[in-house]
Amino acid sequence: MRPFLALAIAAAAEERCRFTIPVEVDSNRTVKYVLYEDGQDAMNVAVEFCASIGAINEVCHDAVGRAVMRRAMWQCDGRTHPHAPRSLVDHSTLGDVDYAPVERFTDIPEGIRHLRDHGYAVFAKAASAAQSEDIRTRLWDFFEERFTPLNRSKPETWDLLPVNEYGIMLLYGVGQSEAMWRVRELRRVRDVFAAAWEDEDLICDFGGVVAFRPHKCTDRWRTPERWYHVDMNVETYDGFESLQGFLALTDNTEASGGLVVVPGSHRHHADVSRRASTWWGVENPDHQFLLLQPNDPVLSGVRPKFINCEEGDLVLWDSRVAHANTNSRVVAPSSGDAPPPDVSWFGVEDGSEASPSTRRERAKRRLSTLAGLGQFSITKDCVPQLQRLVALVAMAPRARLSDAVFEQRKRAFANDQTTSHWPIRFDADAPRATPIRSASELSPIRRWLVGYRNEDEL
Ligand SMILES: O=C(O)CCC(=O)C(=O)O
Repeated sequence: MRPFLALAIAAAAEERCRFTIPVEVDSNRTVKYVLYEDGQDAMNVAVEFCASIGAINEVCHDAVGRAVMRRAMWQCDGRTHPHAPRSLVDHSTLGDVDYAPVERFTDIPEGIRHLRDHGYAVFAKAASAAQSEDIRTRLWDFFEERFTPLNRSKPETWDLLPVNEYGIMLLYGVGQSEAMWRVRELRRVRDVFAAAWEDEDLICDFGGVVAFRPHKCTDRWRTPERWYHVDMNVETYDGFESLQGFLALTDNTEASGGLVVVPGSHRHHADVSRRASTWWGVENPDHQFLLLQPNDPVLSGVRPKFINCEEGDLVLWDSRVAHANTNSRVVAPSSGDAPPPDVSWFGVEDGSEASPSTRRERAKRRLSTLAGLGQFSITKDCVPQLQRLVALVAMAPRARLSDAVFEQRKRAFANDQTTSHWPIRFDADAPRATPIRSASELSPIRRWLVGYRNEDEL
């Protein structure tokens, strides 16, 4: 082939929309990647993939085929291709965010007062530099082992890090990784939660991480912004019932992106929760994740606050507070002009006409798991450093744990399960078919945090 022709074909290939979707293919949580390229038939891709893992059946074809179609719809459709993720980055829809520094409390009671008044607080230095470095290293150990050939020094492999669209990972056994257990053991983390609950007898969540890959290396690693939500449904819980948090493993700044909260919105939770349920047609009162309608009144009037914090800080927020995360406000020089924001999926343009099920369908498209595109290039000067990394952590009084949930928690460590932020509920991923550990391997403090109070319960 003549050289210029080869170049032309390479350039055309570069423009094609390609992506990978991670799939756990067995009960040992082995991850394989479905590879899709624009123009392929999603069902054929699914059939081939299922054959390659020995699952020649309708269930596999249907699940993989639908995941590919969903992802292709938003990743590769004509309107947003080839920079679909960028089109979701629109700060005007996030509101006029206040980026001024946030108070970082060293005094725990003062911080708790702030938490009660404003719905969030930052507690300085819950981990030392050495502790956060240790946790970061162990997280990378976990990522590299789980997602081979992912390599911490080679950002060209970072598409294999299967965080979801918002940068969140709540699967793959991360919640039982050594790194996450080290976060829960930190003395100051436990002290802050104890002060917040006015109860020292605590249990922990088995949550995961939020990781933002450097958007300067490629636009496709930008995460979207406008997903204000609350993590508690007033039909099941009312009042101060749930606390969420993270330990920052990198500084969270305007350049890295981070958490945004609507201060004081926890006081309006009952109304916000009901409005969100109606908007989305949520019928299950036990559904705890509620995305706010785009023009919810709670989003006007108060300036949303970006939570600046330093590596090692512990950030807590009340699950009733409207919050989201946002990517870097700094646009990489190589990005050029972003295409106009795509606001229609949320139902802004036709919000009044869209039915709850249409809204849900659109939102699901955006919520489908993203691993990245795998086949695209990244910039040559890409620095192998995560833009943002935080370890999610939550604790609640042991007294609120039911026997039924405790029974499930007892098996979560052995079964390698990750949960939501709720220690008193068991919102978890599927267990492994065969346990890979035994609860007897847990240290005394970890046993305590699971909920064991007597040795004979093991
Ligand atoms: O990335 C974050 O800081 C927040 C994630 C979030 O919104 C959540 O866990 O509910």
